[in-house]
Amino acid sequence: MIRFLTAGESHGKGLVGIIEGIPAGLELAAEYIDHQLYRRQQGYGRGGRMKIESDHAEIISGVRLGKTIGSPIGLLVWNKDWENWKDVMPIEAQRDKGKIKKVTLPRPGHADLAGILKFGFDDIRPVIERSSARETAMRVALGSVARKLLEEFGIAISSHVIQIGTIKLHNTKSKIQNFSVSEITKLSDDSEVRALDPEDSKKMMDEIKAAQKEGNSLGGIFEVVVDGLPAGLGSYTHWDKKLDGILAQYICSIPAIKGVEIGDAFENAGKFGSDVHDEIFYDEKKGYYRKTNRSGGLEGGMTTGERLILRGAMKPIPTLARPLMSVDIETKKSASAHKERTDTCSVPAAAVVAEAMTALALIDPFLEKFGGDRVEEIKIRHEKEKIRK
Ligand code: EPS
Repeated sequence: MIRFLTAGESHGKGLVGIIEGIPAGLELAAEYIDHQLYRRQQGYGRGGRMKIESDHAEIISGVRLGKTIGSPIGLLVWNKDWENWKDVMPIEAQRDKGKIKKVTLPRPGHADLAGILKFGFDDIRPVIERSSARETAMRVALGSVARKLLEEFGIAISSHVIQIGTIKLHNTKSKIQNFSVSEITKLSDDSEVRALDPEDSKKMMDEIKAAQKEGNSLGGIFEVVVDGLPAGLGSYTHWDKKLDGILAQYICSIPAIKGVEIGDAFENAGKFGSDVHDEIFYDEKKGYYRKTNRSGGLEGGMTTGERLILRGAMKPIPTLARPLMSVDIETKKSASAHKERTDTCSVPAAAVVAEAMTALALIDPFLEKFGGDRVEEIKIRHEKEKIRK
């Protein structure tokens, strides 16, 4: 029902995005999108690029008089850095072809080597440009549109960082459980590493500082939480409708994310069933409810109506100031990998990207259940569903 596409290179003119299938009548302003873009640019350990850019989304179609009109929504985010890269990333064929220096030393862990082998390039630059996490700025912009629609129906998304390098959030799960999504947003937006605890934030920042000093990089784990989801989004009826699988794909498609966990998946794997499954209760007012949420809000590939909890494991960024060994693709001789301006750690930014990807993953099953051409008619269906307990 929803389709979206991004285009754009890291140091090209800009990023382009289209999202199609958003119903008419949704209030949408560039400022709303820009706030999410701002959140993605934050985080201790980012590199010099974030000082150059102050990402802004230009809405170029699909919105009239502040509301969506049902047509595809087109967005543009210009790269300010393009000015400095015009000679390296020209669109037009150049007369002096020998002028541009080729990149020939693939970075272990990045898309470089497999990318040139795939497309047959003798220069790694095109691979670096499109595989860069810069593209996630447009995902956040498009995800903001999905997020705005979900918010109309009381669905709220947030994220926080639970590990950077060796430093783990010391807050217990039961404590986090008691924070509302807006409290999580407030606390994590206030922290330079999106950690809920100021002491942990400091330790994480120290760890990043130490890595930076050594020309190294760090990964970590973030958690995305979603409240307000009705039960029954997604489906058990077919493999590609299972929401666990859809979410895992969306989160794993974020650069450097190598693992996804739903609820306490890895911890649960080592326990008895009786200690894992969330018992079912009923209350006249609340309807069905659970006292625990070890499933992460998903059973049988469908939302249970409890909080959705998912985590993403991010590997350390592969571009290193002190590079690992590699092989020159021209000479086939051993040499240090290519160095490029980079971040030391971007787990906090990845968490914001994961919020956007979660919104984009949820919007389809949401519209499948309550769908319609305009927001008002979806509201009628959504309201009816709330009564059915
Ligand atoms: C990024 C922009 C990039 C990097 C980073 C993420 O900008 P530049 O390459 O000009 O410094 O800072 O990308 C990577 C670390 C990567 O490995 O791709 C951004 O906008 O998020």
